[in-house]
Amino acid sequence: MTALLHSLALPLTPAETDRLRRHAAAVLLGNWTGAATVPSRTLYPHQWSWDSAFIAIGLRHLSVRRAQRELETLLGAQWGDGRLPHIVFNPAVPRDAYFPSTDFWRSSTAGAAAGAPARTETSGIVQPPVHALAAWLVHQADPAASERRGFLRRAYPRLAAWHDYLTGSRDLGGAGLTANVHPWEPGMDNSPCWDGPLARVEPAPPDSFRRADLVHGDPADRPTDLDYGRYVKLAADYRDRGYADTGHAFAVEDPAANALLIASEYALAEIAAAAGADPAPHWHRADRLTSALVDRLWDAEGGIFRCRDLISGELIDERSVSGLLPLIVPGLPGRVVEGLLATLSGDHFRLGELPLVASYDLKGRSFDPARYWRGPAWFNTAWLIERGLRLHGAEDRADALRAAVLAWAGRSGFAEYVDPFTGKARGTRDFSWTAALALDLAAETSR
Ligand code: 9WN
Repeated sequence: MTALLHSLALPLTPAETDRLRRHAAAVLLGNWTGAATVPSRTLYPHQWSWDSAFIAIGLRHLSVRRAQRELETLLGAQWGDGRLPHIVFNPAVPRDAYFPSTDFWRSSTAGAAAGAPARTETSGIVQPPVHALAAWLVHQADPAASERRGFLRRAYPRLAAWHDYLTGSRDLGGAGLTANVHPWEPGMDNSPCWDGPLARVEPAPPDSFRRADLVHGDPADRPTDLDYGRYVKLAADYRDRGYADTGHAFAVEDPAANALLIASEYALAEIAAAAGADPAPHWHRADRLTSALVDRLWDAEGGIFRCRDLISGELIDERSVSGLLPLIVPGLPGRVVEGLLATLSGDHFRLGELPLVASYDLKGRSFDPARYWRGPAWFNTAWLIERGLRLHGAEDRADALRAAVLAWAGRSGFAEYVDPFTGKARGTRDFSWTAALALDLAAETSR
């Protein structure tokens, strides 16, 4: 009981909130490279796609101009087919600082037919589309300044092309949802949801690549070598097909990626209207995606959205935090919202009893409190759930989760993730989206 009480967070005092804000700002300034923010100076020394969207949401409280720049740098690396790459490489960083690097992805040559930029090196896969939501929130932080710089007018066509790619070439299931073709794409790389679909993939031989993540990360927190071999094989095959979206050996529909697409599609409608374009197609697409999400992925009995394996055609029998994130979707049927709220507070996730929200079923067969995305709690998923709780009127639970994010972000030294039972810091520290999202919730608290 004492341990449990210790793990619950009391709201910060105004002085503590101020201190947290200053620390969070220092982390973001320290991770700024001049054009974008690295997730971590050590473990992730380039620009990552969904990280930048979360980072921009926090940066807007420090500098709207810098938040715009963060997103514009990423949008500047967009491919001709509309995809936003999951990594934009910084040429000033040594090649061996991160694996897989530019010599592996070879985007400017291998991706030429798909329209990869000629002068910027990127990866060839994607991450969840948080960008239009981020752009809209950045705009709202100072609409007059945004208007003066033409921020939305420049961002709109690129964001629209991005969503067209996700709902066009990436509608691999044919039912309207976007599919992910690599475990790095849904952003929850090491989730037990991918164990089944990955088991079919013949791993690349261990001596054919050299991991850089173990230099800075604890092996107990990181994926196994066998899983890494499979990640490498899938990415190399995609590259060798010129990044064409056919013949994928791994293809899944992920509830969080689709929920973020829907939230961003609604934001895109607002952006379209502000930029003088027609918002209606975006409202319609958001509505269609919402119906497809519920029809294809909702498990009424489990009270959670499941991932779908498009190769077997089956729903994946695992409960992941990904299945709770559709709470951010505004148009969900009431019975679905009730089911999600019950699951969040039930035995599998224990919202309100534990520090944040575990990334995976606390009772699941593959649960591990240390290894990333197999149990630890993350700050971006907590931020999204906080937003979803508020959207659906669960204000008390949202307030408590907001207080918990602020408390644990500071206590953990802005950790990448924390132990779901104790809140102990895991992964890297001074992690940018932890700082950014704490800053965002701190700003909301003082408003
Ligand atoms: C691979 C940067 C990224 C996050 C992902 C997180 C982790 C990379 C890795 O770090 O993935 O993209 O090397 O493990 O899983 O969500 O965007 O912070």
